[in-house]
Amino acid sequence: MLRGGLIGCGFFAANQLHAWRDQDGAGIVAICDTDPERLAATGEQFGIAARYTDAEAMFAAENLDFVDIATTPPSHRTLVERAARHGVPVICQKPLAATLADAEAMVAACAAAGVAMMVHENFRWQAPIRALKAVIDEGRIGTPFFARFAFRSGFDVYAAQPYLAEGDRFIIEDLGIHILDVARFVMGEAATLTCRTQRVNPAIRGEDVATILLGHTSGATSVVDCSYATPIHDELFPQTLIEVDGDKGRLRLGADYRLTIEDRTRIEERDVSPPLLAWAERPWHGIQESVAAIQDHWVACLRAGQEPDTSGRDNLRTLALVDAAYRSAASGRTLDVDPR
Ligand code: NAD
Ligand code: 89Y
Repeated sequence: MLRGGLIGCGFFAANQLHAWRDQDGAGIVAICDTDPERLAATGEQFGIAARYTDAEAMFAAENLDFVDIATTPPSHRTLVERAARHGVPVICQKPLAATLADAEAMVAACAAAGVAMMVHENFRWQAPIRALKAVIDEGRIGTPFFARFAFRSGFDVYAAQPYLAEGDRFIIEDLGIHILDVARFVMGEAATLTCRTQRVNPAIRGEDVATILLGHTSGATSVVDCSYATPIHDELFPQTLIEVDGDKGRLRLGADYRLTIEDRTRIEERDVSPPLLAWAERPWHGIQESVAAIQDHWVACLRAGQEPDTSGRDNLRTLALVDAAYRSAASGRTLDVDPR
């Protein structure tokens, strides 16, 4: 069994710890948090005795096969570089870093140390999104030429994650990053980007609405639109609604995980709901199941010596879109995206 350490015992880490507990090929043997109370509570909840308030002490004392970093972004670079120095393969939560330069340095540090690196970019691992992608890959709708990726919600994300209300940047960096990654996964790389942002909720600092137009290298166009300021009676959080038009048909991933596949002769509807894992709670269950899926992928890649789909290197392309989105919103211009 692969022995993992987890750093950061906060809100989201509980999902990661639940999913690791279900993993056959790996488990978390040590945890770390600078907050002793959170550390103790998490250690008790998951029955993990090896507890550290200092990551360096954990790396020094434990013989780890990998480390899973679930802290908030300001600590990511230091912790990833520390893992690389200790030769420990590393998973790091999104956003990998606040700047592209930091993210590039982190990817370079892992490459130089010869350690595997994956970003916990889990949205593309959601079962409904993979079901939609599989239909495109089967050729059912021909060549996609347009897509829309919509995440519009009024869900109170600030209750569990109060820091989201405090930063100069919010929705693109926190949530749009996932949706941009899904757009890359479904439609391929982007060559141009235009973005407008708005702050509708006066109680937060950053932008809570972003509308992004992508020109893909394939020639296709897509729209990524995100909002945490939309009052909705039947709240769909955290569902991403997706439309893809191809030259032979079209797809709709609609509310409540209904996938509609349409061509000129027929319409088919499928229920592509994510499974409800034993420890999962609605409405988070789709995200929670994607945590288990990305961990499966990590374990398989680590064993096979393969680069994960959502590797650090891959994630630089998603971060380049985040970076371009903020620059486009500030300048009002359409930007070429660095192909990396
Ligand atoms: P949180 O504030 O609830 O938890 C972070 C924990 O890390 C805290 O307990 C804090 O004490 C600890 N910590 C901070 N710096 C540390 C350090 N240097 N060493 C050890 N411990 C340290 O944050 P959260 O809401 O759980 O978010 C954590 C990360 O997860 C963020 O990057 C966030 O964007 C991400 N996240 C991802 C998803 C997803 O679906 N992928 C969902 C929610 C949050
Ligand atoms: O932090 C965010 C994430 O990664 O998924 C949803 C979220 O919890 C709030 O936007």
